[in-house]
Amino acid sequence: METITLPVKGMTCMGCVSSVKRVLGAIPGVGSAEVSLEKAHAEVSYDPGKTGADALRAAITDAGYDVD
Ligand SMILES: [Cu+2]
Repeated sequence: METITLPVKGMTCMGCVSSVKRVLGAIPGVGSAEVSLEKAHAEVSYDPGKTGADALRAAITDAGYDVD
């Protein structure tokens, strides 16, 4: 497993946090996703053989948030 921290822009409440967590958790190969509203980031551990940073970024963007 590898861990990546992605800065997420646009989250305003715990509902946003849940949404981001849900879309990340739904990606095959993602082991865990910790999302922080306060820090405005997502810490994701994933299997690099199954997914990668691009897919994680795309999922967050599709959910309506911005990733740096
Ligand atoms: Cu919200």
